[in-house]
Amino acid sequence: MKRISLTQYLVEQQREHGRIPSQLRLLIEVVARACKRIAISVNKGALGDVMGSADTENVQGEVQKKLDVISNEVLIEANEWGGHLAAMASEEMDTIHLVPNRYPQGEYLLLFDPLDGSSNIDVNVSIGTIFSVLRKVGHHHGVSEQDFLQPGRFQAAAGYCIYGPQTTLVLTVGDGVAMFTLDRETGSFVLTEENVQIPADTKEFAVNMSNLRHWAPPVKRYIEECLAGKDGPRGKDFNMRWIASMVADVHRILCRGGIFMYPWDKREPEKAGKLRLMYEANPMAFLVEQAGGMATNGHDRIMDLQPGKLHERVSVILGSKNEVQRVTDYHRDTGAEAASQPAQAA
Ligand code: P6P
Repeated sequence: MKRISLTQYLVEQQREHGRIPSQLRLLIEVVARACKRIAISVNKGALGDVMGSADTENVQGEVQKKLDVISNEVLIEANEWGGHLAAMASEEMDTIHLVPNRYPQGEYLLLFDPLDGSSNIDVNVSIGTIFSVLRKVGHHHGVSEQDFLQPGRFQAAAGYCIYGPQTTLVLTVGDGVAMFTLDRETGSFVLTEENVQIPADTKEFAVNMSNLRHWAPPVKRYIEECLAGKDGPRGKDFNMRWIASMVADVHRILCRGGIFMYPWDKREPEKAGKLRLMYEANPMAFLVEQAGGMATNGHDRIMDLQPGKLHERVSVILGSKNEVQRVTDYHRDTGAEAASQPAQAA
């Protein structure tokens, strides 16, 4: 594989495959440049005034870290002027952010979690920026939140940048998954993997085990079978990883397989899950499917879900196809059992 820059990769994809219109190429390059800026702040750590809490809350009611706010501002400022965007949406902002009238408007909508896994910032564990690109549909003037509420299968592009031992940008435009490692000497993202493939089977699961007692039966069944090991129904031993940083857990799965679950649980039964559909689950689902994996909410393909709200949450089960299919089948079997139960006496 030729070690080419992100720019050359995008130009070749545009020239040979016609998959990346120039506005989308500009958008991806601007996001990549913003991620380089974020990496500089993240890597400063305690040497810069970037650690700890910002003493503010986001729309989710979560206390923001200073780097959450910094990363959000970097992405907003980098993308406002280019003319490629109509508007942006972020985990850190209540409402959508329109491109100021002084700049030209484009056809794309950019959504992002500017710094996912921020609970890991202060303890030097990998974190990342997740982004999703949609097209503004229709020829109406102006943009509203409604324009963003499209199922994930309509994404034009998706990716993340992981700030770990390496700073790596992982990208799909619907033609497979490519990985670009930041060369700090030249300041360029360099192609280091393409046509990424997730093995269909795995022996590694990623879930926060402390929530076991709160899970629905199908999830409990799946994990208990994994824990039973080679003497149990799965006939093989499993390993567990949980970094509590979705970008890092998904990156591992793209690199060597595995299943990641943040399922619905009964702690807050009115919530579909913890993770957000529009700027966490959908972009990760696009990447995972493009790498031959699978992503469901236990019942349906994540990328087929019709969003009702910008910040809505979803149950996430993604990774090695055969494992995700098994968990999804367990949900269906439970549903079938439930359906066959006589209606509870009134
Ligand atoms: P828990 C990080 O805050 C995050 O949104 C994901 O990156 C991660 O997978 C999950 O939450 C971790 O949640 O409940 O295990 O701390």
